[in-house]
Amino acid sequence: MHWDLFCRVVDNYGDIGVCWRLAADLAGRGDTVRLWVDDSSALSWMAPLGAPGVAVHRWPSDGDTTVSPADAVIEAFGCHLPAGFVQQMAARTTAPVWINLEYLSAEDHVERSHRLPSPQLAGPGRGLTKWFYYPGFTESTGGLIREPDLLARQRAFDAAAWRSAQGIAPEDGEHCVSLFCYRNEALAALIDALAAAPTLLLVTPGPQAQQVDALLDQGRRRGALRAQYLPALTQVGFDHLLWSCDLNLVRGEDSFVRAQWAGRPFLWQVYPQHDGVHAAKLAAFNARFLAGAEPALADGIAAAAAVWNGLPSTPARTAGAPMALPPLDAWGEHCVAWRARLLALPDLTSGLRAFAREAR
Ligand code: TRH
Repeated sequence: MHWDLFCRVVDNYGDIGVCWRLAADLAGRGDTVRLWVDDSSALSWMAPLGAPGVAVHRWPSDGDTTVSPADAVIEAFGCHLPAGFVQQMAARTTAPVWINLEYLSAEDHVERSHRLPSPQLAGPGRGLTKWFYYPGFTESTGGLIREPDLLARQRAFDAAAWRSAQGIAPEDGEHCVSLFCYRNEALAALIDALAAAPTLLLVTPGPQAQQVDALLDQGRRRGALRAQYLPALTQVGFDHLLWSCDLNLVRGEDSFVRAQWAGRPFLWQVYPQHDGVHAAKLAAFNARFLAGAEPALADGIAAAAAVWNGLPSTPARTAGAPMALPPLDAWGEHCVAWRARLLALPDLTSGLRAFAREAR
């Protein structure tokens, strides 16, 4: 099958990160993908070698009617397709399947909205149907991107060899912790919690690196914690970082999913939004993720997540409280059990391919 996948980079790296991963996974299964993106610059470090079957194109102008649409068109995150392209979609004898791929959320409304049709009654796409397609964590959603060889690659992965190849040398007894976050007022609380035990904090590039630097001494240390600053890794390298650490601090959407596939303890900083929308996203995820966890562990993870997201966790605790981290071994066991639940779900790419074939 041939796909046109449209991506507009809003900010940060998740829009292009998710779209690239999806494009590469579709192509990895034998399809061809044209990835239309307005700013592909992040691909230079995220995926410098590209992927067979994926062609990256600059976003066509609204007036451009020279492109003949593929069998299936994905409009990622409601990015609004160029008018000329939509006009060409409507002109095709067999209309392409038009899928609006939404942002990931664990909220209940996702299951109600997943696979809903939206007939286009006006504009260049008049007569076409756009389908809403939601990733998610349950059978009644589109699931999560999971490459077919992911588990085999994880099993074959040698963390110690990878770390040493990256110049990452944890000393005896040091926990490795990866840090990928937005600007975060709870960073001092996190570092204080981590500094109680020997910790090597692996800091990814971005504003978080400056924030960490301001919190450490000249030797980039604080208590038993020391920091090492990483270069931007490829998406595959970033997976390897997550698989090599004892705790992963992730953010947004794609790294959040990849931390769940890593099966290691993680804390998620939700993409900050106004009026506390992110609080609802965190609560909805925790409700699913922590269901069935031993109560003290569930409370510990929820409290740490609340502090990390600057939210009041329970009436007793307010935002800005010190952070207490649950025991890593019990936390890790729960994350492995959660991953097993996710592995039982169909993956997003398989579902999209089946849907596109059915809906034609
Ligand atoms: O960069 P993000 O904050 O992206 C965000 C979210 O996607 C959010 O949902 C969206 O609304 C907003 O963008 C516009 O976090 P995310 O989603 O984890 O994307 C980061 C990508 O960068 C992910 O694909 C992993 C990749 N990455 C690397 O490949 N190498 C690296 O070294 C690092 C740090 C990240």
